[in-house]
Amino acid sequence: MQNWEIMTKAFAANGFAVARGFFQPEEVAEIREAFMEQAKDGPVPHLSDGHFQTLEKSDPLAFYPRMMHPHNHSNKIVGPISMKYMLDRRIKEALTAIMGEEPVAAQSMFYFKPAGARGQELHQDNFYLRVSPGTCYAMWLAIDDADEGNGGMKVVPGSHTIDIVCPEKADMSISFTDAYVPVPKDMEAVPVDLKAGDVLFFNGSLIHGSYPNTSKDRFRRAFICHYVPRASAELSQYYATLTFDGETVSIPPATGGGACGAPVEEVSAPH
Ligand SMILES: O=C(O)CCC(=O)C(=O)O
Repeated sequence: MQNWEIMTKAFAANGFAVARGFFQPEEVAEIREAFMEQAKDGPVPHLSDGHFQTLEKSDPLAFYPRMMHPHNHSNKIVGPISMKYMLDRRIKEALTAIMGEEPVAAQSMFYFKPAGARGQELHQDNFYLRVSPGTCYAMWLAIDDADEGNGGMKVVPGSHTIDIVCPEKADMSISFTDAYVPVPKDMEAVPVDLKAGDVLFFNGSLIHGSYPNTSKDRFRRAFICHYVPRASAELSQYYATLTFDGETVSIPPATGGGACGAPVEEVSAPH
């Protein structure tokens, strides 16, 4: 049983909170085994992120690109499992406490991050999801123990209180995405070590990311979902939302050029 009061206070102060042992080992194994089976022959058309197609074969991410929106693939092994966990009642309960309003699901993803894989430089999720007013929320479920040795998550506590920062160019030798949001003055990026089954919840304006998996042989797999308030006035057109009962909810598409004035197509692709 989680203590939502403590978690909600930590979340409000820092922009993130960790729920230890949120999912049981057998639940984590169910997710891990489904995704490993799905990925056994390499990238899956329309499910694996197509941006990775151009990678050299020697790049560990060429065989193990992240999978995007697996919950939409009801005819594949990962589809029903992703839908089940994305819409899990325990997540709804936690997010409702954190957000103080009804959450709806907008995205699911699975990151394999095998040994040697690059990370994803520091960024803010709401740069992409463009929820307004307010922000989006992430549920990051550790499928393996995740720490600095295998490219675990880093967060910048308190950075959820700042506006969306226009990204700079990332060093693509350490990051598979090209956007980088520098750590604001007087703040620092800190590691969040997680055990398999722990969940990191974080605010869509929190600066966060990860660095390469420098281990010899450890995966750093994660099942990641994004949620938005049901009452949001706007959301990027690239995301479709579902209630926790699986009912489609329509949120008007975000308008204008985005926080940084970039063309919508460039900033809103699922990240
Ligand atoms: O898992 C990672 O390495 C980064 C994930 C992330 O930053 C995100 O889902 O927004």
